[in-house]
Amino acid sequence: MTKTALITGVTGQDGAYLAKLLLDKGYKVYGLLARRSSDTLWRLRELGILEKLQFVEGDLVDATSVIRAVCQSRPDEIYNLGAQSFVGTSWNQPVVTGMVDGLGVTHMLEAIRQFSPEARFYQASTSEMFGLIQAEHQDENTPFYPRSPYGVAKLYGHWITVNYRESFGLHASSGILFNHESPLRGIEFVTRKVTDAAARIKLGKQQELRLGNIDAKRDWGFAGDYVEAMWLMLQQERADDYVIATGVTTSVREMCRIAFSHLDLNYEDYLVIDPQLFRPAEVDVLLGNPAKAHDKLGWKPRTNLVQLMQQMVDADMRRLTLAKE
Ligand code: GDR
Repeated sequence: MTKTALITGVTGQDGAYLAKLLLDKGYKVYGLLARRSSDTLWRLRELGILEKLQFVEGDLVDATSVIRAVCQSRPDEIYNLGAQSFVGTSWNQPVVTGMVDGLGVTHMLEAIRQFSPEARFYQASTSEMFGLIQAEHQDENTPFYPRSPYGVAKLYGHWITVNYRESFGLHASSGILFNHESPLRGIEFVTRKVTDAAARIKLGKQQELRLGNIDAKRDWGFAGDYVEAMWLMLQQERADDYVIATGVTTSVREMCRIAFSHLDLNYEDYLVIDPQLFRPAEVDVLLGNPAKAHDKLGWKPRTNLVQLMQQMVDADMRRLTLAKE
């Protein structure tokens, strides 16, 4: 029997890759689509899946629209990927971030509890919940200490998911995903900002690379690998929480070197440190331990950072060469 999935945040990086994965598995896929003035569909076009998706109009902050989306699509599986996902913006829009990334999750869980209690639910939680370093590496038992309004809102989303699982027996799982990137990454995130800059500098379209704290370290994986883990979580008999990461951490500085050297460039020749790009509070180091996902889900990352950066730089070179600017 054909399974049906509802994805919030379907136009984002993870939403696009997950929609493709589910379509390839034969799912009927609905996306919750908020009205926006700018074009948000480019990723779905790039993956060639725009015409294969069904859309329901709605927004996570509007509980009535979330209920309507659940009732209309009657999903077997719901993936809640919709969020204000840029950490930097969360200091300028803390309330919107709290409403979408925090209360939006409750809207979704309430819709499931009341109208579709058999549906399985995936919550997009994040390594930003760990924040201030309290352990050499982070796993499902590491205490949380978020360092941004984004991290705080996501922590609420995480705990309300756990709470609805424990209170009402919902099949609700939370994936604590560390940074995950791809050629479909938004330009505001540091990896894509760097690969786009490297390509522009190579083509003579840009002169410098302007960054904030390049000593921060992140555990970066490939988004295409990470959406498989989301799906695997919802195929388990019991809902649970899982850390999804590579187990390798790299500084922003070293990530720049990898990206620029792929085009035979030295990033240091172009780097400008801009104090305005530093965050009011920083997460210095993230390093995940994905052992539980490996043991219980049979999940392992397939792409390392060098392969990932090369793939992203190549995609940006292609885009810029084709663009008529
Ligand atoms: P992050 O990703 O905040 O970890 O959250 P981001 O790529 O924005 O920042 C990573 C690190 O790079 C430092 N940095 C810069 N970051 C940006 N964006 N722009 C810069 O110019 C710059 N210079 C240095 C940052 O300070 C930070 O330390 C991502 C998001 O996808 C979240 O939604 C997700 O939950 C987590 O990953 C896991």
